[in-house]
Amino acid sequence: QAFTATPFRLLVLTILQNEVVRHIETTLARSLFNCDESAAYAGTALAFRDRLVIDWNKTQQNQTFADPKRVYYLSLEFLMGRALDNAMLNVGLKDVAKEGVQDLGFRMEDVISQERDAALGNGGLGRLAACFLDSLASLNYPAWGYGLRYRYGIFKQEIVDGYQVEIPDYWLDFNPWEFPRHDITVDIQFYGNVRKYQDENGKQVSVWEEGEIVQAVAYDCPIPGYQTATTNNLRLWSSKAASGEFDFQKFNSGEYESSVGDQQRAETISAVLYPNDNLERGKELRLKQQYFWCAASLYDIVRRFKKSKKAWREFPNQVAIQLNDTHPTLAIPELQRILIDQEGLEWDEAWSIVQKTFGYTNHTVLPEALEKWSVPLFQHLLPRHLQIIYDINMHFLQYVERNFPKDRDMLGRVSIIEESQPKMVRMAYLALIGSHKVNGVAELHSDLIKTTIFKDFVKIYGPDKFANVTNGITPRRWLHQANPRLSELVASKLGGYDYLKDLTLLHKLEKYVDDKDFRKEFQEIKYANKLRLAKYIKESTGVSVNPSALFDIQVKRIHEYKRQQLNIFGVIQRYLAIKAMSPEERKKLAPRVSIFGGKAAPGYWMAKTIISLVCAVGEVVNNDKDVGDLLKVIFLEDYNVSKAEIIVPASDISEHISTAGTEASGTSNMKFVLNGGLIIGTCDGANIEITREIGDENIFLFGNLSEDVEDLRHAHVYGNYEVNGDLQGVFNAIQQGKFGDANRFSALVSSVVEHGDYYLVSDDFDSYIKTHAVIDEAYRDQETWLTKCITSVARMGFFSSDRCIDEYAETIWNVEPLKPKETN
Ligand code: DL6
Repeated sequence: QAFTATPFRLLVLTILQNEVVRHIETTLARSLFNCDESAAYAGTALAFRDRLVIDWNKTQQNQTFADPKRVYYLSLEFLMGRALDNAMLNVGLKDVAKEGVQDLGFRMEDVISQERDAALGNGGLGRLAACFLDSLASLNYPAWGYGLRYRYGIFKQEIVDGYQVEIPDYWLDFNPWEFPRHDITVDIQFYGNVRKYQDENGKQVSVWEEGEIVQAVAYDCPIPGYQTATTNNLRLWSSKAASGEFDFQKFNSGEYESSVGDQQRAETISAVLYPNDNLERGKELRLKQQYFWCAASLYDIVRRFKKSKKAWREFPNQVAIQLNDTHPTLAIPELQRILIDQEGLEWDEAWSIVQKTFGYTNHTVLPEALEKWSVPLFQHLLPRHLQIIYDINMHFLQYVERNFPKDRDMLGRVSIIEESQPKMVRMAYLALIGSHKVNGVAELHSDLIKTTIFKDFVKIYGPDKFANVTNGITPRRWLHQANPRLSELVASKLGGYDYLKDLTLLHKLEKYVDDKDFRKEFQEIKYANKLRLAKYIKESTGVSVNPSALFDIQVKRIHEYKRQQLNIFGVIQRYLAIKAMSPEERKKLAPRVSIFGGKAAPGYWMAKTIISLVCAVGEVVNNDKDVGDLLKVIFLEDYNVSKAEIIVPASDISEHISTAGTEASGTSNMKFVLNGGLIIGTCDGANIEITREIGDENIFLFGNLSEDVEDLRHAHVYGNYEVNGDLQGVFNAIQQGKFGDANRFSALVSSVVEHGDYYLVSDDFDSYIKTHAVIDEAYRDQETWLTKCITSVARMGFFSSDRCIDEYAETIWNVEPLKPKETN
């Protein structure tokens, strides 16, 4: 309160402004006269960074003194988006800063939008990691994130003539949010061979020798918590040649290119993020990335632990390491290697420490996403780790054999080594065997892993090894930052912003569901958000859309299992239906804007074909005067976190329509509902729990259930199967060339009619179309629609990532918050 008092506020404003100006003039060496938006951004970012750094240092000092059990979140992806807005919110001076930059002649929105997204991730998995970091800090958990500092994040997507083109995203030109720690380096070994001998006490010793060394250099990023001084650390590793020098002799003798070869080879490791979502390709460089990052992170964690001089058995009481999917699984054999080869522990003691330390989160049951690495590649790149994995497997299989003597086939089924040609290391099994808990990310998914991919392991270890932690999102970014007016409206009714720390408080909004003023404002905010998106659509695509139309949005990675093809087939059906409608019928139809966005993996041809079809349909529909505002089809280029912050608050309906049993959770479903949009979805992932929380009258569910998927697939392959009338009409239109050369899209049609329709598009099409008709009808009744939206927002309290992190802390990590020093 004192803060809103003018003199104090003025003082802070002046101080902050001076800091911004000082940074512009001295750090950037720019004069205020030629200060543009990018300099204003840099100055503001640096001023806020200064403040973060103070809390960051204090937090780290506090954690070092108290030496509590810490969480280490190992993720190959952190999809952080922009940092400035978040820093301003968490430091708590956003309003003052806004005024400050206004005085300098800028609008805060423009300043914020100068920042490049930190796009070190593909989609849901990486964004979840970012939400978790925000919650860990906000809840005062002593936690570090460990990842890779890719020079190139996820590519920038351009659409050229209706096709996706990938442009490298070099994002490090100016990144004030990272601090290089040139003094924190780790030498990482690859290749070489293993020498075994007996030491003087007759103990078998293994030495991993020769090979190649690459250096890992730490880059640290402060992660501020909301309304707390706790500022955690995200440590990203960058690779460089161990010698740090190039070969001068080669250079002198004219071999310019090969003189820098070592350096370039080393730097390649952290050069680029693999752009595959839910798809593994088995490339050597990817395995190198994984080991490089796991080894550097573990070295760091072990070094920190050793400072405390505690006995090794204390390690799991001090350290909880969470594996974000199987990408960091190498950390398991690496810790075992450190303990037995370097620290001299016996196998069993070491293995017990390892198992107690790790937890593994599974994020997918899709077969193409389950990581397997060829044994010969492993042997070549990480010979000692392969031996350790074989030993882990031997101990495990002996245990299985003892306990299941009658089930001989089980050994082959659960072995870490798949007896294929070549043999493969099954990373999910290694992650599971080396962890004390395995969790799925939504209830259905956590059940499915127990009945499908890990069925045998439930028998072996019992059900208690498995848990569910339903995903969540941070309300700070996904409500307050993305939708400031809605956040303010909520705060005005709940008596402040406490709900951003305890999202369950949202339930109190339900009592305003009939409040006329509240309803009016809620509706106005949605409209303003739609206007903002309409403006962005116009700027980026040239297409004008009617902000009063129903905005129907599907933004996420493009993947057959997510079924953007079902959506675009539905749009075509709508188009054909409109064309056939009488003027009276047209009058009754609510105008629609179908909005798509998302990247396809560069090598995923079907996904790219889906994008092309969306663009081609847009081309035809948007230029069809006969259709006018009744339907528009938009593909938004280069979907990323900062664009999501504009898109999500503007939806009336969003689409979460994966084939049942394929989407582990989904998190954008949560973001859309929290922002006052309704969803159409299948009974999949977190849609099920969203339905339970908000009520089935507030969601549009359709389609087959996961328990029927197998039989339906079987029927496609072995039965007589016919595509029904409406879908056939859509295919006819495509094949007649209504959207350009039919050959371009024939694979999408034939995957349904000829190749078994693995994603069950034809089975769900009817109910999808019918459900959209129900949506049309529901949208005509704006009052009831609004009631659904408000009620849903009020019931979304469960989906905060704070709730998730508390669950992980209690049931998996066994860690406690550590209050910042001042408030101890
Ligand atoms: O758990 C985060 C996110 C889920 O919301 C998505 O449903 C799921 O598809 C995604 N999984 C992956 C798996 N990738 N790998 N490896 O990205 O995780």
